[in-house]
Amino acid sequence: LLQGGMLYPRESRSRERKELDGLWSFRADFSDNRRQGFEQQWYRASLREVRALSGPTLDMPVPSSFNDVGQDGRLRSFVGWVWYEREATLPQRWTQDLGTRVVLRIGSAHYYAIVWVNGVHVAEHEGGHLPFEADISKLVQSGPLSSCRITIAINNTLSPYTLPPGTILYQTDTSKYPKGYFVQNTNFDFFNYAGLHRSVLLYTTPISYIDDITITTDVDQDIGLVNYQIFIQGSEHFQLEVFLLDADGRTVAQGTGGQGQLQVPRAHLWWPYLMHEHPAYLYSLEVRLTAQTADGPVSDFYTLPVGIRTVAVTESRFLINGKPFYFHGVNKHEDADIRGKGFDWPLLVKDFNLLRWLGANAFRTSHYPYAEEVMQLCDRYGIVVIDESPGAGIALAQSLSNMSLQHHLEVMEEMVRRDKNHPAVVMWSVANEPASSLKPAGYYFKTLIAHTKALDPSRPVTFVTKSSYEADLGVPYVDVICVNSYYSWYHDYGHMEVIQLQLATQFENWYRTYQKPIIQSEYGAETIAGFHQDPPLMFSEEYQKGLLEQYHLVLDQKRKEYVVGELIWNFADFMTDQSPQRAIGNRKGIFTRQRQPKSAAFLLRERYWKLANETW
Ligand code: BDP
Repeated sequence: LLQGGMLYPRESRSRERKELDGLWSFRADFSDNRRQGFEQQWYRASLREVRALSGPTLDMPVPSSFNDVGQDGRLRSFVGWVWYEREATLPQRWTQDLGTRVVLRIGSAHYYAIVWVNGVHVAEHEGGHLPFEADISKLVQSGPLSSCRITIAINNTLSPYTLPPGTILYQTDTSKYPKGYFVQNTNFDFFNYAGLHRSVLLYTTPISYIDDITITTDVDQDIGLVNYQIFIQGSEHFQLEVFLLDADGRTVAQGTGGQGQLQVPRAHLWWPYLMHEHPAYLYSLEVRLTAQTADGPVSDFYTLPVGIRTVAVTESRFLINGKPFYFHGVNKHEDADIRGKGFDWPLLVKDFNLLRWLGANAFRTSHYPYAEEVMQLCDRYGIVVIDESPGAGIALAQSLSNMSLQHHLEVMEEMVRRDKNHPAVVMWSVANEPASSLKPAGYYFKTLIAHTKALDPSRPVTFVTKSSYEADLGVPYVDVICVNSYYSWYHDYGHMEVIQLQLATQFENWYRTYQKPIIQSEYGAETIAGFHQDPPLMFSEEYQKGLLEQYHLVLDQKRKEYVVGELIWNFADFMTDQSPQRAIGNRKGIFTRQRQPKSAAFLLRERYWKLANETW
């Protein structure tokens, strides 16, 4: 199991943070073996020496994918090591006070990252969607320097053993390809953007500090129960006090010690958006640590938002606070023009405004965990989240091997550690459309789901399937069945008249076999905004609307029985690898990539508001 916590860096009386967003020096290693950076030790030499060796660097914005900001086509499709570097100036109180712990945190580096500070190796991390850290106190406190140099080498290569997986295809026919020619292939369609996708930052804590907090909540009559468990590092002798404050800042419960239960009479529950007059009620848990150290007492303060709610699954319903919840929402991607998968505040706020305009009450983080700031807004707005791991496109038997499983288990540990305290997260999804009918899939998903449940017994677990109900070896282990289907898109092109029969049969087969609630976790049609055809033809806005309407007829019958949700594919158009099926990206968005509505957005808006009014 993972050691240590990964609390979101928040400022407090005892903690500071400093974002390193902005322009970094950047170079891609275009050398034949892609290893020139290591051979010439670009992390060790001074920036000036490195430039003399490797040529000029580019200005690269962070956070952003590196692919789409330049005019060089080679960089857009680059596979291999890229190097980021910048200097950070630190306040004296960080470098002189040995009671201060200085931590470097990287929100997301896709895919494999190695980090040096002042030429010293401090961290290595696999996986592009979860944060990692290094304690760099010793390095920045050892000399007279008030600045430090941070170098991050990132490799975006995907193999059958990475998450998501991919394969490198070498072309050896020298009559067709130059020597050493290769391309990266994947079994998912979203573009494999790479770089520093989220903020890099430095933050401080005292040397004795609050390392992790785990909250679970329950409700007994009108009493809210908040169970807490707190881990401390850097001291054996300490006192802990916890205070639960309501939204007006009044203390409603308090406790002491590393674990316990707070009771909140007449608690305000955290309700999803559109399910209650006052959705998304958040308390704050203030944790105060006083530790005894050789140099005297040390205090640390950390405040965590807390929502009190319950989640449960029956044979045919998904319950939040004991009431049936129907997911009416979207699947998203972290994706936009120019910045690729780079975090962007205006985009984030625009997307949430669109979700609320639409009357969506939920989304799935297809196909990887999103930025923590996204999850925080879901907590605050009451948008329910199915939190999905980067297990997208596990298509080969190799990717179901023990080696892959081992890594997948670790990814779930990192993901649960990061997201466990978000009330908005109501279910974990461990994968999307794996080859779950291959023989090793049974053991793989049994183990993966059991491990996730052991890490977090408070939430249901699923994965998203497209296998047939008869052949799927993973579904026996899920709590909720999530099914993707593309009737009248990838089959029976243009024949919307078959959707009702095929969809009803799909639901009936799954339910008869498993008696578990079902979510239609994807459905949709490729649509080029502005293409109009009546009668509807594929790729027109009318076809997207017509296809959705056929799905809705069946969903309206089955949601009375055991279907508990519908998530459209996709919220917005997004970039993909190039292929004859994709006209500059996947166009199944109900919004364009620039977040403008297609006709289907208005159709869904009407539907979602109607559903909200019915279920409230
Ligand atoms: C589904 C995948 C999704 C794709 C979608 C599509 O889960 O990632 O983008 O198909 O083809 O199978 O549009």
